Amino acid sequence: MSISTHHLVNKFYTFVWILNCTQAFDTEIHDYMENISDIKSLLSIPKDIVILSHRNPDGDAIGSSLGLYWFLKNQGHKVNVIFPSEYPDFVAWMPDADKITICDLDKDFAIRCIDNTDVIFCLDFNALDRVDPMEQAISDSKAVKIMIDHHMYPEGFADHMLSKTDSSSTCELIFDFISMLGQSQLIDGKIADCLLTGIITDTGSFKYNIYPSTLRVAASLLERGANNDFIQEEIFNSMNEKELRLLGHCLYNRMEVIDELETGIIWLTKDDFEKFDIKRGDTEGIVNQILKMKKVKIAAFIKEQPSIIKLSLRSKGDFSVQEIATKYFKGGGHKNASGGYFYGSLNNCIERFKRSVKTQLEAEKTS
Ligand SMILES: [Mn+2]
Repeated sequence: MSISTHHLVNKFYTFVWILNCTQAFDTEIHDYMENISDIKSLLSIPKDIVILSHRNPDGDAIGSSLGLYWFLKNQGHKVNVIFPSEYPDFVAWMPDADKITICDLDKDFAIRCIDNTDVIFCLDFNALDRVDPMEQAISDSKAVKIMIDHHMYPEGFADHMLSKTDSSSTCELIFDFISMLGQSQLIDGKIADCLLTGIITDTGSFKYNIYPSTLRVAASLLERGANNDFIQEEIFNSMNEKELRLLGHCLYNRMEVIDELETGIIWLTKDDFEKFDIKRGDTEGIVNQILKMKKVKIAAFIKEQPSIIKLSLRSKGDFSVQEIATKYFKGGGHKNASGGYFYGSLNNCIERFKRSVKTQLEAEKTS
């Protein structure tokens, strides 16, 4: 094969690979960064870099942010990690977690960082409303924007995208990204700990969302010194007494199981929030408890907040809670894990959820 034909075939292959991702939305899905060499040369001299992740950052948000932060910082870049809101306690052990800027607490500094930076990484989110109130500053910024994410339907605000839905986590994609740069040898134990954390939390400790690539990346991270025992302990055995008692309350007093819909619902009222002194992160993972029942395939955790009702939805198998979240609760997410919100009374929200599940189950039967 001549060099030029070979080149053409390669190009064609890349093209197919990108289009192969089945979605035909306003922005293409990119699971390979075509301009990786541009990014590599951009990062070859020290830059001022901002790493952003989404509101209510989870293990994957903070793991991917700090993993990339250490990778870039070790190469002499000046890096600021910014989250819209605070992260949960179970990730506070992560190296330099205390240096993260929380926009809700220090908006001026956050906006100033965004205004003056050369490069913005957007991790574990793909729509700018997830980083409210920094939306405008990011849109206005002249910085090079690089999005790395595994959620569906990315908006087209970034200059470069690594967007892959068949990936366990953004942490897995950060590993891919560093490998694409040809620098995986620079992943040390500290970076490996950060990245393994997000893989563990986004897969429920290797229970779901697993792809062959996930286990390969996890194995590589262990080889590079990630401390799995320590991370698992920090994440899963770090509950305080209040949280465990709250879980008891949810299971005993606030759970409804609807056998014919194979659905379980747990709700918390505004009063519960006061009585149990519930803080951000205290209700993390409660929704997953519902799925521990064999007969339940669909789970909802519904929280009554001062002016809004929030839903976390989970499912097993083919039932898409993402569809429920999008159609009925102005939300989104993944097929088996989604979230949304509702304006109105708690009762109306619960009824709307039940009706939406019923409708979708009936539609599935007839299709
Ligand atoms: Mn994630």
